[in-house]
Order: sequence, then structure tokens, then C-alpha cells
Amino acid sequence: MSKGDQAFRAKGNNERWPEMTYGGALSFLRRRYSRDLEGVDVVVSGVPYDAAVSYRSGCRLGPRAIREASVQLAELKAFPFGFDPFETLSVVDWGDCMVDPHHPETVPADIEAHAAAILESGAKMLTFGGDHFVAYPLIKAHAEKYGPISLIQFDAHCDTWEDEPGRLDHGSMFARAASEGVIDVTKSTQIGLRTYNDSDHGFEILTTPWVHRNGIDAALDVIKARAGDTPVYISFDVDGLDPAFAPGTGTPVAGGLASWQALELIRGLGSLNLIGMDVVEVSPPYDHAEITALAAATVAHDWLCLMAQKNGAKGVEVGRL
Ligand SMILES: [Mn+2]
Repeated sequence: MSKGDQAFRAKGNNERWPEMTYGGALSFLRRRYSRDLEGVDVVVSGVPYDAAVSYRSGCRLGPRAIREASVQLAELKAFPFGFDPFETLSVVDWGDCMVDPHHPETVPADIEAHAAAILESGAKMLTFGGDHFVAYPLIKAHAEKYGPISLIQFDAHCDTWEDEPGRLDHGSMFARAASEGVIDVTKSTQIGLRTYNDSDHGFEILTTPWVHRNGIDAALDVIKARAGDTPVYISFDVDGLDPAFAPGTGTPVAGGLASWQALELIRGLGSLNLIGMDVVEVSPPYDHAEITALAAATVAHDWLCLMAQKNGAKGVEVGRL
């Protein structure tokens, strides 16, 4: 009987059957929990580490909340794509990377090894934080495989403030990644910023006011011209959204992007050479009505739909899109 608990009962990665939206075993988009990566296109995993925050913590609970918020997105054909992404895209939920907060010095290497092992299989990664520091070891592992990556960073903060060797800080790791050549800043764009830093470290910066004044298409033109055909890694810090759309985060800043703007931007990136994505800084203790977790689940879902399009998924357009 193919009903319920696909997360552990499904035999393959392309199956989908009826679930109680409000019940059953949770995984991201009801994907099968598996560490068999044979033929898998995308591996979803969580990195529940949040000791690198500078203000409020709680985003160690992010992966769990994003999985829970994804239940409705698993029920219908994807909007506005008009297809079931899993007919063409093989996706598993790997579970969470083990991190030991009592030995913080081991955390970066453990996350990097987690990512390296998954990338070795040939699969791409969709990863849920945790605080934004986790993006640093994730990006390092990607650069090891793909060469310097082009970063598309959604964020209220630049995360390039002054760094020190070995520092576990969610506000400085992209300065380190840039100086190490892990990120090619000349191909990279930061979107949604509304904090100040005396140096742009070579990134193109599209502040939130710039996006509000110039619009989605102008922002996409800048991002795409800059990235070209280079390997693109998207790091989505949920505080890039306005606190009205993402209250559940540790360092909220007023005046941010609306959910619809972030979704329109993500949906416009399908022509790029997308190699991976993370969604970070969802802190459920500060969330209300799962607003933040739902926004995070939706941007992740839409990135998976872009990957499905690359595998040939074709949708049916209904209404004026
Ligand atoms: Mn950030």
C-alpha cells in the first residue's frame, strides 16, 4: 500500500504518493532518507551548528524546521514550474552532518569532510544550516572539486568583516574564502545587503534599496553577466529577507527583500552553471507561524526545480506567468 511515510518506505528516489500533510515521517519534501548515492543528482543534508553566531542562536534547529515546513510543497506540482521535479531529478535526504559543539575546533573539518564525501559521489548538495559559518567549509569542499566558485550570496550582511585564522565567526568567513581564492570574487555577487563595511572585498554588491529601485530583471542581468558560465554556488542567508518575511533568524535587519523578490531572483538563475546551494540562519525559536522556515523551504525547493529543468523537466504553464 503506497501511502504515508515515504521518507523511509519509498524504494526509489522518484516516487511520490499521498501523505497526511500534518503527519508521518518528516524529511525534506518527503524524500527518501538514504546514504546510497548511486545515481543521485542532489543530496539534501543539514548542518545543525550555531555556535559561530554573533547575536541570537537557535539555528541549530533550522534543518528540522525546514523539513517540517516543506510538507505542503511536497504535495502538488511545483509552482510556477508546472512539473513534479522528482520525475527527472533523483534527490535523497542524507540526514544531518554530525558536528560536536564541545570540540568546536573539529567542526570545520567535519563539515568539509561531509561535503567532500558527498561531492565525490558526483551528486550536488543542497544544505541547511546552521549559522552562516557552515558555508565556509561547504564552499571549500566545492572549490576543491570545481575550482574557485562564483558565489551568489543573499544576505543582510556582507560576512567579510575582519577575519583571524581559525576564527569560527558567521560574519567574517567570506573574507577568508576570498583571500584564499576559494571564491572568485570577480564573478560573485552579494544581494540584499543593508549593513556597512569599509571594503567590498571585490564582490559586486546589490543592496536591498538598489533591488527595490531597479527591480528583479536588472538584478538578474548583473548577477548573470558577472557569473557567466563559471560554477555558481548560492548561499542563501535567510536574513537577506526582511524581518517581516523572516522573523526567525539571529541577526535580523529591517528593510530587506520580500519573499517574492527572493523567489523571483532564484527562479531567474536557471541558465547558470549551478553546482550547489545552502540555506542558513533559520532560527525556529524566534520564528512565528513557520514564516521563516517556509520561506527557506521554498527557496530550496525552487532551486531543486531549476536542477530538474536541467535534467529535462518540462512544465505546463497555466495562467499568466
Ligand atoms: Mn550571512
